Amino acid sequence: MKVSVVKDILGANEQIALENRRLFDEKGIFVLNVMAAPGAGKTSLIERTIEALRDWLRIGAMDGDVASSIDADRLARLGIPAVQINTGGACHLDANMVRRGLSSLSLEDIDLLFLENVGNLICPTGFELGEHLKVMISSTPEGDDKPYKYPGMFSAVDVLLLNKIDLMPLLDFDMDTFRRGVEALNPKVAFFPVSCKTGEGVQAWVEWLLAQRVRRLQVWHSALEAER
Ligand SMILES: Nc1nc2c(ncn2[C@@H]2O[C@H](COP(=O)(O)OP(=O)(O)OP(=O)(O)O)[C@@H](O)[C@H]2O)c(=O)[nH]1
Ligand SMILES: [Mg+2]
Repeated sequence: MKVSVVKDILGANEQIALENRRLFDEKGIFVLNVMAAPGAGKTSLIERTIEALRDWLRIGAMDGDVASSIDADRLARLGIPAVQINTGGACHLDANMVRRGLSSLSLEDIDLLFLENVGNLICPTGFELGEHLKVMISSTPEGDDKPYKYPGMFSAVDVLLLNKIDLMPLLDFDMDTFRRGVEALNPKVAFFPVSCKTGEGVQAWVEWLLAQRVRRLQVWHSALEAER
């Protein structure tokens, strides 16, 4: 009985995620679901990316947290539309929360939308939001063993950033151990070591992201051509 209830919830979420995705595609909004442990640097990476791209793209953000509007306030200070979603205890965003949050954004004015998930390495992977890309941030103080302990998220993502590389000299973080763990789970994942503090590595991430958006624009263009 319990199992079928869980299946129903996930099934309903997938349905709403598909509707979100259809809306994003219709409006031409490229959407990223940013996942990581608490404090890994999700908001910091979004801030860095906004700084790099705001002259070229219209960026928006939705921030999922159990409580407070600290993250949305941080991003709004950079002059972008940002909506805070308080999950009221839930450890992840779901598609319905995103759908509700979208009503607070002017979708015609957004090219790139960040969905900052709740800080958690397990739950967010179970809930599609309608995003085009799943982004994971791991950070050096969390340790080089994280791919081995939390294989689900490392397996599920399209791109992995290793943040806080500026702290490497202070830590026992072994990059080879980390990379081996990641490669065993997700050999094709795009990988960027970065420091949101110093800015090191951020340019490579931003260039990759722009290239992904161009690929998405081509998909949308081909779909329009096929409809004609
Ligand atoms: N040394 C160092 N600190 C960083 C770096 N990136 C972020 N931080 C710091 O790490 C802390 C957490 O960063 P956030 O960007 O708020 O992390 P988050 O993942 O959004 O956190 P939650 O939303 O609370 O889960 C802040 O004090 C940042 O200043 C980095 O590259 N190096
Ligand atoms: Mg944050």
